[in-house]
Amino acid sequence: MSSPAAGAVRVVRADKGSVLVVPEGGGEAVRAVLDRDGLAPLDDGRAVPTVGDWVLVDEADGSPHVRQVLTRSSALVRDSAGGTSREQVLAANVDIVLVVEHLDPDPDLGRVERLLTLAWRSGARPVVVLTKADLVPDAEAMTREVERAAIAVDVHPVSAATGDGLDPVRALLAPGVALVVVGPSGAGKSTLVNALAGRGVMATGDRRASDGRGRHTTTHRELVPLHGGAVLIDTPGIRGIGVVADADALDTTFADVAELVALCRFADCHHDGEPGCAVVAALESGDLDRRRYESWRKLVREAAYQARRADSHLAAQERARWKKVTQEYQRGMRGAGRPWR
Ligand SMILES: Nc1nc2c(ncn2[C@@H]2O[C@H](COP(=O)(O)OP(=O)(O)OP(=O)(O)O)[C@@H](O)[C@H]2O)c(=O)[nH]1
Ligand SMILES: [Mg+2]
Ligand SMILES: [Zn+2]
Repeated sequence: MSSPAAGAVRVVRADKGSVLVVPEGGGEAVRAVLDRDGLAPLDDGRAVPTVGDWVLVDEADGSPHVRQVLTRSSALVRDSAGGTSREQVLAANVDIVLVVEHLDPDPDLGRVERLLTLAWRSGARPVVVLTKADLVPDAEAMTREVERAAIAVDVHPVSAATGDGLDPVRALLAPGVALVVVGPSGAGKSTLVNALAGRGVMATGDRRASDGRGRHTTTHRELVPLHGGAVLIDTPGIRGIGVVADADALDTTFADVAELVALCRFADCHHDGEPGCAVVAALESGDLDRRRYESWRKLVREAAYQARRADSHLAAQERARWKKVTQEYQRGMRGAGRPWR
């Protein structure tokens, strides 16, 4: 995706209170300050600029300041328990989300489904990359198993160690395309970024010396411009990622389950033993995998919880707004010297 406006620059790294930006087509990175709580206007409302954002910058008091975050064509959003906004935009304006999962140890299919949902929700296209193919005897069979959990998504087994399987991933790197890698710590995201960049841009972790658990080699998100004109965003490993899911994203990730749900006799079927439930029937016949069913249930519950939480957040905002309006009205009446009651 090329720049959406003349003079826009791209955020390659976001820090507290400032961002690092580069002009389209490359050039020297410049640090630009964020005013007022680290927020900048985004059409309506305000936004914390994130990696991948296009922003307008101008000089004030001799230093560059972010003036505007341009409307995002896509946004990879995670649910973050802390903070005020509850949602964190991991990357903006990406075209492809590379869901990176290792083949050794065994891939976690539930995690792949979770990250695919995150990706579908973002508006970008997901592609699964299975790393460390050199460490397992039958990468092809494992790939087929992951493919069953990744409906309509390309799945590529690769080895950064031997270079095997990288060509189909390289083929995604068209000029102007932005990709982001997501996946657990130690999956080989930075190693993949380096392999695709053809140089050691990101530090990678060697975990052989320790058990490596909970160690994150990459600690910040960073946009890496590649020679061919594509850009690649590396991210730190995400543990227990909360997805910001919606029904559409879930129905896309779990298209097979959604098809069954449509066949249930009752429109409000809970798939909990009601008569005529196509989901339970598929479970019993073995057409639907119990693991996949549980994974789907879990994400549906999470999405419902988020929707309720967002609703109550909106309701609280609305109450606060009316309180303010009422107070202003009362103040105005008093100012006019009339009784306000
Ligand atoms: N054998 C083999 N090792 C790999 C491959 N890809 C990555 N590794 C190794 O896996 C370890 C972790 O790789 P990283 O690229 O640092 O993993 P990461 O996903 O960036 O991890 P975080 O930055 O913590 O999120 C390193 O020791 C890599 O050398 C691969 O294809 N084959
Ligand atoms: Mg890394
Ligand atoms: Zn049902």
